Amino acid sequence: MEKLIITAAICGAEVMKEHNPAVPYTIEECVREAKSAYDAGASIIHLHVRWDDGTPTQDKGRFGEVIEAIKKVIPDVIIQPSTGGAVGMSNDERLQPTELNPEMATLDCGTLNFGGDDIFMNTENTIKYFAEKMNERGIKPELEVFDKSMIDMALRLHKKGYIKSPMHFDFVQGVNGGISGELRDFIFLRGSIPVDATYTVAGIGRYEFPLAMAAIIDGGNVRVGFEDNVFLSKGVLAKSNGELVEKVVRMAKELGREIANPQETRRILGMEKVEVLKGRRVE
Ligand code: KMH
Ligand code: ZN
Repeated sequence: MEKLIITAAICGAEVMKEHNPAVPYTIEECVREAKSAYDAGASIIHLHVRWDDGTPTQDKGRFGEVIEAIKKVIPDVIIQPSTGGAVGMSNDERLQPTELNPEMATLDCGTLNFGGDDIFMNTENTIKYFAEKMNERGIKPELEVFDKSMIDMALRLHKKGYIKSPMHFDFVQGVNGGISGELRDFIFLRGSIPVDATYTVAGIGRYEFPLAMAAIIDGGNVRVGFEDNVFLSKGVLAKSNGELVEKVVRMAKELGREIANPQETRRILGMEKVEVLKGRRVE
């Protein structure tokens, strides 16, 4: 079995300091949280950014500053900016961080209700447009699927050449409006992707650690972090993203699964060729 890739979704666009005071808004707070996650074993940082007052933004300048500050402290970590941003943002607003040529970025594969009255819009043409932009820049997409139908969409766009092999999925389970975080639904999703594809699972709220356990056993990968869940255990707030990652590392250790470093992660996800093309290979 391959080593376990841990992604830390340190910030998100919806979770606020009212939910957990350690949620990062400022550049310094983002660096602190990214480093805590990396030190604990995360090799990918899934990144949203905020203005200092906590307002989510996809501003290219703000992303650039945050990424530069993180890379100064942990140069080999893989940064995966969000192109989902926050509900209601325009496509071009959401795409801004891709202009910084990150190694990876998210590609959201369908539209869904997002709690209350919100709709997270990703029409087929939007997905194609985002995929083309990422292909032009050699950015590895992480295919965000909030429901089974979004895997089907990704597979259709793969057939049409918009999404390249090997595909890498993120099963986001437990969003109000998406697929549940129940184990039967995880099994359904993981059985629906191509054999040469990789996946990570992001369980929302109380689903975070049970689904992490399932993925560790199954040979998949895990995403944790404040974007998805702010609790270390029932009623106990996590002090940092690093604490959430540490818990996954403990679980993996118990089950005999080693943790991948960033370079191993690049190999497992088939990103080394991309690195060579972009002249960024460090070896
Ligand atoms: N904030 C959500 C509306 C992504 O990062 O690509 C979308 C999201 C997905 O978080
Ligand atoms: Zn996100």
